[in-house]
Amino acid sequence: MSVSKQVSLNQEQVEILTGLKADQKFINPKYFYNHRGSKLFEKITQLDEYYPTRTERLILESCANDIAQYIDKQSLIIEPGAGSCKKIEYLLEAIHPSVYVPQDVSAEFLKQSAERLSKDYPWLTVSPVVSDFSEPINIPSEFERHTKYVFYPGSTIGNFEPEDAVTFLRQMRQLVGETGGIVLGVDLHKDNETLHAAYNDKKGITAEFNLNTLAHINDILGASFKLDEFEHLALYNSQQQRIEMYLKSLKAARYEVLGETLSFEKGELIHTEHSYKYTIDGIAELASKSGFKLAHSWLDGDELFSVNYLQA
Ligand code: AVJ
Repeated sequence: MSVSKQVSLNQEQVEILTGLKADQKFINPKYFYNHRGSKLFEKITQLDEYYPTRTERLILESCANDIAQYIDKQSLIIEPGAGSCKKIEYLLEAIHPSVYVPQDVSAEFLKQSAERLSKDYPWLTVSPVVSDFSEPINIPSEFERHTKYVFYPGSTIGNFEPEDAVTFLRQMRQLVGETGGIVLGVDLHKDNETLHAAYNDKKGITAEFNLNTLAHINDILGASFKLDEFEHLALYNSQQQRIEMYLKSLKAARYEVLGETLSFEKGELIHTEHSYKYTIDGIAELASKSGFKLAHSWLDGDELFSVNYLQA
């Protein structure tokens, strides 16, 4: 007797399996961020080689008053993927918005962060929105009269392919209307050495972060990919102005996963991330393609990172 079992797959499982069956295998970078992955990213932001986080903080702190010049008095600030709501704090005193709307998928974390902010800034109305990244953010109608702004720090925009970045920014343009704008943190194109070091740190935290994706998808798929049979690979493609991250299979291997056979050749790469870097001209182009104009860019002295104001 032969028994065949119907396995019904959830959306995440289908998404991951599709990527692992493609000619160029890939895993969406969102799968970096399980609990351990978020902790590892936190560690990355504190590495000597990883300049973006501390440089952006420096710019936000020293330019907060200049940025505030672009923001109306009765303002509402929306932050997509706000998470810990830490970065907005660099701007709150200077901008003094009426309402802050942090959005995130993780309800519990967001609630905690929002409560902390409400307590520390009693004059601020904090109105968290729990939603998936792909759903539009709804602003409660009671805030209609406020000028709307988006805060999108961290060069998270760099994870989008440039055309998808434009699609995202167009949605933000819809959200803020004719009078608002977006404060956008963008990592800058630079020499290969600095970028290579930032994604190949000596302590190997970025490697752990990349490899942790396999542990995460093992949990989701009930699979048993062996982390020590893969290697972290990150390189700067200066032509395309992007960091490319991969997991390299060190052996030929076959895995049976949820009724599918997945095979890896020795040396085969799984693509895990693009992190695009922009020039100021490139940021101006992103802005104009999405219905904004680049009003101002603030840079650190070494021109490593930028905080930009895009005006509708
Ligand atoms: C969170 C997308 C901004 O691209 O630098 C850090 C993620 N990947 N090290 C980045 C990341 C490897 C990070 N972003």
